[in-house]
Amino acid sequence: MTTSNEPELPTLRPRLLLVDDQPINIQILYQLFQDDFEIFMATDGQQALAVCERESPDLILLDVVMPGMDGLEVCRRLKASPATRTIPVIFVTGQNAPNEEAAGLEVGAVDFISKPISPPVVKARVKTQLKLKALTDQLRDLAFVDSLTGIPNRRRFDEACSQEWNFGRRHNVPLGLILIDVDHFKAYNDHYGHQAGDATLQAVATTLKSSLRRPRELATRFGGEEFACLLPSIALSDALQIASSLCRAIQEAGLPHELSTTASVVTVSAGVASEIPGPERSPADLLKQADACLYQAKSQGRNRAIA
Ligand code: GH3
Ligand code: MG
Ligand code: MG
Ligand code: MG
Repeated sequence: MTTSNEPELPTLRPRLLLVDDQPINIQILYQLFQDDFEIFMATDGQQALAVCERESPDLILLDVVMPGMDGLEVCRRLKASPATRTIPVIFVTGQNAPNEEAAGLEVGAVDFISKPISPPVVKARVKTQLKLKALTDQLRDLAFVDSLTGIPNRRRFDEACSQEWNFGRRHNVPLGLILIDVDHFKAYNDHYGHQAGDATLQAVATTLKSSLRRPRELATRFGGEEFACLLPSIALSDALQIASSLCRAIQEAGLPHELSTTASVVTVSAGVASEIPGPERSPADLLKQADACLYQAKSQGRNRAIA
């Protein structure tokens, strides 16, 4: 319960984009939704695409027939871009033509509403799609999280690595990668038990996550007792410094490991790579490079980072 001197937090309102070349049509929908939604408006296709990029609305009510870029083309472009692909589109059209409806669904719309609209029907359909969107978002989040450690998983790593690789290619900036492997972890499990091993992996994950703070830096569980950190726009020498500081942070966490021959606490080894993505190269090459360095870090005595 809130006390009288505590301001009530506003509940998050769904974000709705209304697109129609006729302002009067936008007006009608605006009045219908203004109380419950944060509303964005656009009167042509280009504008609609720009608003979607900028505002990431939760749902779009999209007119089909517009001069210039029509609704079908807007929808096609939204679905082609990873940034806007998951925003549900409901077409709103004056033409009661079955072909139009099929074309709309074909380009990725989730529903189709005919003008003149029936307010309760539009509201109900919007509500249904928002519920579905929330569920889909939840599922997608779950699919990208490692269930043991709570940090992003290998699937998320692969996706982010490919996105950052493409970003690096477009902007001619390096992509840094650190592969991390816990030292003598088999002995740790054998000595302390698998459950303690799990808790240690959680602690390592937490330390890595809290050590990487710059936007777009990402610490992920790569698999087993291995972690992979993505460092966008970081050159090799800086990536190596970051990797060394990660190794130190794990050691300083001071998790006892009696059987470790490197220290009496849990330590990790790290392999570091960074390059400006070139046409003949791929994220797999970056991984291979980091993995080769990790192997060297192991053979040179562990608890260290090698680039
Ligand atoms: P090195 O220093 O060369 O990396 O030696 P290591 O013992 O860490 O390497 P090895 O690959 O032989 O052992 C990795 C161990 O990690 C074996 C495996 O049981 C353990 N492991 C992998 N995933 C998990 C997990 O989810 N939980 C626990 N508790 N252990 C795991
Ligand atoms: Mg129109
Ligand atoms: Mg390993
Ligand atoms: Mg290991």
